[in-house]
Amino acid sequence: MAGSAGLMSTADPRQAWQEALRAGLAGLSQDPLNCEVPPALLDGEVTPTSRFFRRNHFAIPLLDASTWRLEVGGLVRRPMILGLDELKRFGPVSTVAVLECAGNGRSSYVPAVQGEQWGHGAVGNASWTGVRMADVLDAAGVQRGAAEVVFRGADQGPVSGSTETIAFERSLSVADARYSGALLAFAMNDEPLPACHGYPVRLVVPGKYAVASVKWLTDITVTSSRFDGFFQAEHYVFEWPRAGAVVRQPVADPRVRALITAPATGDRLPHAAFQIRGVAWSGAAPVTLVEVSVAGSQWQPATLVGKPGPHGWQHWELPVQPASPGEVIIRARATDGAGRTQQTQPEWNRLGYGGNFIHVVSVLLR
Ligand SMILES: Nc1nc2c(c(=O)[nH]1)N[C@H]1C(S)=C(S)[C@@H](COP(=O)(O)O)O[C@H]1N2
Ligand SMILES: [Mo]
Repeated sequence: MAGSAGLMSTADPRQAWQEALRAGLAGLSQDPLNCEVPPALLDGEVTPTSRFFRRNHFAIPLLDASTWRLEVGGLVRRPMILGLDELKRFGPVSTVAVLECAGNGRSSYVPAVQGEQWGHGAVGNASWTGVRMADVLDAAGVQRGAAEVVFRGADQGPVSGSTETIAFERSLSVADARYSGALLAFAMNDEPLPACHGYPVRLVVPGKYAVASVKWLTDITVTSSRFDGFFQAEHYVFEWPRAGAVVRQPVADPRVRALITAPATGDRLPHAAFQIRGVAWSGAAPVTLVEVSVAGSQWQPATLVGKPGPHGWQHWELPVQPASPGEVIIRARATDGAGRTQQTQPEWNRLGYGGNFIHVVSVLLR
């Protein structure tokens, strides 16, 4: 089964890299393109597309929207092949949702783990416009015995431990595909998706680590079996060494986490009152508490600002009056409605996922 990606050409890696660096992103690797955002650039409402982190396993496909097709098949009563205009007829909806890479924070694990060495910035909060995955499944008519829905992207290449070329594929349970609020998105912040974020159509799965949100989507296949592709069963799996055995569990919902967006490490501020601001999110439940510690003081609750939608992140702020000048260390941690909070040391795991380390910023007051 293969939906049509048209003739596959790929983006010029140097150009895509330079564009990201010009926007202020920090580059991790040029080819494939991986870059993250310094948290200070996340200060504000929704994350501008130019500052949205980029995480790619392969070269970025350049697809032609006029020849692009989405094939919906497998265990469905009415298989479909949809062009972009046909897809849009399902009726667009918009939702603001956080996407965070499961590897965000990886560089803080001790001992070090292999993989992209993300700091804190493999995350963004954008407005996504697309059609509901649930509506497409209803139109296709999911048959009895269906268990999972497999999503395939147009990108492909070799992966570690194999010489084969594989496509980027991920699955969701039928229930998650239907009820998570998943969208087949064609716009990001009210503009068509840029190539690096999945043009012309990507999946966006709110409340799951961003690996679920397959870019350059070409195929949706309903299956009765459990999907065990590389990006499902070999990577994006926690492997915790516990009591002499290895406990494995696929990554799922983003762990609760706060970022300080202002001030930024290295800022020099007058020795006077100032505002600390930031964002916080969790895949499990809304953020209910953000606490800040300044210069080693006790944790103080910040004010939660505004009320985000169900999948957007929560802004917060706290005015502080620092006691003495000099270097001041600021920490922030979040807690969600499921009672989860940030640990000083998230549990080490072989591939370095779920690293919701507490964000620390250091400023100079004079
Ligand atoms: N087709 C495809 N989809 C993909 C990926 C990819 O490499 N190929 N990377 C995934 C991962 S691991 C992440 S974190 C997000 C990154 O999305 P972004 O680059 O739009 O920020 O896309 C996901 N979807
Ligand atoms: Mo990711």
